[in-house]
Amino acid sequence: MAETTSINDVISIGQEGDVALICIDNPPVNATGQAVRQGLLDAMARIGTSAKVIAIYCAGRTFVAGADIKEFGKTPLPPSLPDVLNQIEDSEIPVISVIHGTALGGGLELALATHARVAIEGAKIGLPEVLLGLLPGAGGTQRLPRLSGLPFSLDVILSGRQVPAKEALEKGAVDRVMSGEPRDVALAAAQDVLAGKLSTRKTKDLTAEYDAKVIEETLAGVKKKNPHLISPVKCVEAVAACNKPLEEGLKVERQCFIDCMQTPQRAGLIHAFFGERAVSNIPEAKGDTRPLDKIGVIGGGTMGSGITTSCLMAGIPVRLIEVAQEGLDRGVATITKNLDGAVSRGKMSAEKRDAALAMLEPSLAMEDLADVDLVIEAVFEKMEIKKEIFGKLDTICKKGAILASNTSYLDVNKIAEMTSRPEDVLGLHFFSPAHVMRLLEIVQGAKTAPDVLATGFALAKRLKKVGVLAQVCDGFIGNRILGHYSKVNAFLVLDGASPQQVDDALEGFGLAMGPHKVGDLAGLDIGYMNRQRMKEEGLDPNARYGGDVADRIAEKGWYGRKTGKGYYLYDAGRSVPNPEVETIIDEVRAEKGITPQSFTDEEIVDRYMTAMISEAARVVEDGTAKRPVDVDMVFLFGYGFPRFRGGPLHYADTIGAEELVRRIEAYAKEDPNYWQVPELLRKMAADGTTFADLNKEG
Ligand code: T1G
Repeated sequence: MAETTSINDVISIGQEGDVALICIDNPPVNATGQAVRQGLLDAMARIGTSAKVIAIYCAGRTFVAGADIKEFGKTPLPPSLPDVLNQIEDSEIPVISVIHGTALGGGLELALATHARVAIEGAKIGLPEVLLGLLPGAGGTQRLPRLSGLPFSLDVILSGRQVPAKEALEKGAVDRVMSGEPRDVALAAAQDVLAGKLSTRKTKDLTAEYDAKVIEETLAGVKKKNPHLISPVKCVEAVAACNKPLEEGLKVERQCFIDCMQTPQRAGLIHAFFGERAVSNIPEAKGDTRPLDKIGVIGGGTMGSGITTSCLMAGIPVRLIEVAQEGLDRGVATITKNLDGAVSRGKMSAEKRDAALAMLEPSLAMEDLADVDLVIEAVFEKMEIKKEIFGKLDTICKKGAILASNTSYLDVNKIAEMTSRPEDVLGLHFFSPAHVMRLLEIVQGAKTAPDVLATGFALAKRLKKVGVLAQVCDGFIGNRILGHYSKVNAFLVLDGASPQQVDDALEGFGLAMGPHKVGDLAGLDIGYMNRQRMKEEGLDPNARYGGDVADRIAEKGWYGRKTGKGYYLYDAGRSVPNPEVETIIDEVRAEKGITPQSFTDEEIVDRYMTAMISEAARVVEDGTAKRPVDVDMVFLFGYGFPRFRGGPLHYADTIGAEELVRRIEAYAKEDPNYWQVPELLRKMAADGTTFADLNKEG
């Protein structure tokens, strides 16, 4: 093997006869940071005319997975990626690229700027910038259409999906698929160029098949599908320039890219990208774990069958326990329906579904849990029932088995006290539907052992969920904050807004679904039982109670979708506001002597978000959540909070602590008990700290 020369820390070159090899080695994903960009230019210059063909490949687990996202929002350092790629494309010596792992974003754009692309078996390509609130800003919107046509390019750019090598070959995005080690393939492919067995060409010399109608329809489609999002529209606007000479098209692309870069949406989506990774980048998620070869689930209801489905889809055998045959049959039927749904959505093959179902062992005997590694209890949200079950599990389960509760609110320590092994107990709080929702709150009990906690995070990874560490309190991170801000919805309705206006205003803010529609979906009986439980435990007499309207709706047996009636009426897939709810609201207002006032949508959003941020700040302040980013990820992955806003506390930084304190003090004039300034916010307002700063402190 020829001698290798380092150009800098991340770029080296080698020469084998007439073939020059450029290797990028910038772990973890060979992102095109400044050193890679400069190194590529220096390598090209160093090679000069000493070779007849140049091959670019990467070391490590993947080809370039994009520009370095960590550089975004900072002052850009030269050379820019577009300049580097244009120089590579303009090289008189043919340059080819060899893709392994994933060629994404700027990585695929690098490959598109070379004169031929070879993918190694199993490789994938993609332009996922739209998922970061951006667009391909180094030629992807201009070069991909020239190689693969408009429909495919628009699909790849707007979906952000990863395209398997085989499809990329069919679409002309790559020229060949080979197998072997990247360097060996690079050398072999380069020699094929010299031998005339692999043709090369400059993408810029090609013409994209252009259809203005496709552009028009796509633009209308993205505006309808994502009315809030800026970057999908900019993506189409950039691609629309691909019928111009490349230089001009690149100018349009650059302007669209800059427009996206300046939006808060870009900041929110990049916060979500790194946040999703940061929540498991904590000491508690690391270290030894216990086996997860077989799991027991107690309860075949909505949650139990969803959790079981999630485990089976991850290839983990499950023993499902119910108390009666009817409940067991219902559980198995729901699991089968969930898996069938996954097949019809293309999430899994029919063969995989059958294999998953074969790993399901339904049973009426809790004793059958003696040999499982983990038990997840998912029964009725009643402390007595859970205590009884954990007492039994303590006598049945093998030593070292982990005992977990899927409780949504209750005190995991009180449940653990029912066993002789509280160190083996934790909360694993899934979200409905549990085989779809990606959030898993991992609740650390006072005595939970480190390897039990780490196993919780290992399970989250296996189930492709986002595990977030939470400490014990009523409702943990998500439901505790929900419990607080959902009162604002009730107060707004009591004070003059309609449930529909509140829903519309918050959907306008970007929520996937307004709170009253969410209540109807989840079942208004759940909220009702929770309010009853809190009443039994004793409500704060000074606190304003906002549950009157919701209680009366539930007491009429209107539980929402499952009864066809709630805040909305549901018929034939359509939903309209339930006029009888208005009557109830008027009755309650009259009884409480409330004169309704009008609210603007902005006021509704401000109150809702200020309430959410207040309680979220208290959750960080008292350590229930480790950092603000943990709260943000809970809301992105468990509560339908708009991803482009990054999460409640990322969003809070766009308002600022001072303004938030001012708002709360203003609202407190109406209700000093509900609106209280969290100490953390007051301190942040005083010293100018942001939640982003607190994330850095970790
Ligand atoms: N920049 C910086 N860091 C990155 C990165 C990137 N592009 N991609 C990944 N990382 C970090 C990540 O934070 C983590 O760090 C580690 O690498 C492993 O990642 C001009 C504008 C490649 C499929 O959007 O989708 O190019 O947590 O845990 O599950 O047009 O990472 O260990 O400290 O995700 O195996 C476009 C983003 C950029 C791809 C691997 N590219 N990355 O997944 O590992 S914009 C992307 C991914 C752009 C140009 C534009 C995935 C992956 P840490 P990981 P993984």
